Amino acid sequence: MAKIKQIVAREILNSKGVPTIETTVILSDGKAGTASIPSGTSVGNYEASELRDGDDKHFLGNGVLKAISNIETIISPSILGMDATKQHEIDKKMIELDGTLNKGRVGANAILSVSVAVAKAAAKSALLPTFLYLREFVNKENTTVKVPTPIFNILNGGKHADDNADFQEYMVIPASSKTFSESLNMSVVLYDSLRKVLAENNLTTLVGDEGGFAPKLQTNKDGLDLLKRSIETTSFRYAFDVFLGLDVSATGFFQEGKYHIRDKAMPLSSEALIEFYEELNKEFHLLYLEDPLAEDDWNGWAKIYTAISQQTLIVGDDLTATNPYRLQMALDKKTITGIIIKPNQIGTVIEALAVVEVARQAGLKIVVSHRSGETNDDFIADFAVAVSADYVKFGAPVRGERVAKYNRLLEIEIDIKSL
Ligand code: 2PG
Ligand code: MG
Repeated sequence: MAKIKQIVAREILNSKGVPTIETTVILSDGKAGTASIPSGTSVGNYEASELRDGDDKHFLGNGVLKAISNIETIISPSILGMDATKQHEIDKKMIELDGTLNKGRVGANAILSVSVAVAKAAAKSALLPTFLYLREFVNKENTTVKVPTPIFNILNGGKHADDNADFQEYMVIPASSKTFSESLNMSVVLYDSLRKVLAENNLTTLVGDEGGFAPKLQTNKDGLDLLKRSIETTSFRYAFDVFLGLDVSATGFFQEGKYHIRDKAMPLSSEALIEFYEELNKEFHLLYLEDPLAEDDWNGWAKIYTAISQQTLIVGDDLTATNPYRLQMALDKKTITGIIIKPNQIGTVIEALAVVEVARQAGLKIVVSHRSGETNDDFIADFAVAVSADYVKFGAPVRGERVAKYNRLLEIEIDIKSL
């Protein structure tokens, strides 16, 4: 049995130049695990809370030195000596030490960095890859070890770019019959094709936070047209080999009860926005629609579920925030057929696994997702395989912090062949 011997935390930068925590947990057998924590840009109201210093002289107030000090003075003294394989006990202890509902006292960033680093260290100690080690904590009934279908965000808008579109993410989704390496190849071909289509139309090929292009669009529908055209210039068949999806992130353009999008002169009610999605669906056959309505517009969500969930996956992100209470509300109100899982929305590995389990029992599709402010940590790739996620959403197939996860999936794809 390997015990937690030492915890070392330090401040590093994420892909947006914002500080985050990198934590190393060292065990009594000499094995160690290191984790660094991502941050969202379009952060939902119901997420666990990151602790930031607020000292303007240090990284514009975004420093995480207090959170690091909490690891050293609050978390470390309580979990040193614990058996690293007891992930439930360790995570529970940290939840208790924090004592708040949103982990805002010790900091969800501090807690999650320790939680993930413990899991990685324990995996090393057990001589297992992290995805296999984590499966010990997963209900394996009706699940197989496979690499999930990737969803590639190749056109960025909303808060991930510069007021270029209202919708946040325009995504291409290979058919789930493709292997992961085939899908990754497809994403590179489509990314290249989109670059050419943009250049032909005198649109910029500069990119947004998640590596997708960020052209200035007249309408949100233009984004879908561009993606459709780029698919049509390849050998891949639209809505057969590859599908389109959107993360609308609608809370971002919801003001005073109305949705403000550049496609329409007047702000829209929920019903009118849903009609707009139905129009888009006729033309583009969207496979996937994430956060089509604002995080508190429960009536709107119930209506879109009735209107289009037979054809299109309706996915909660800000709505559910990887939170068991929000997930239960979403199920009770019949609002979603899929759920985004982001460990940093809830703050511990065990709680994220528990949300996956409830969602799966309810028949939801599981989508494990990165954040717009990422690090090179590839833990979520292992996590996604461990929970047999249906999809992963790790951004465009470019930029170090995005391809770190895709490259890890390539490695896992080979590993699982010999299981
Ligand atoms: C989302 C995420 C990741 P952010 O809304 O799904 O793409 O964005 O990390 O900015 O919340
Ligand atoms: Mg989202």
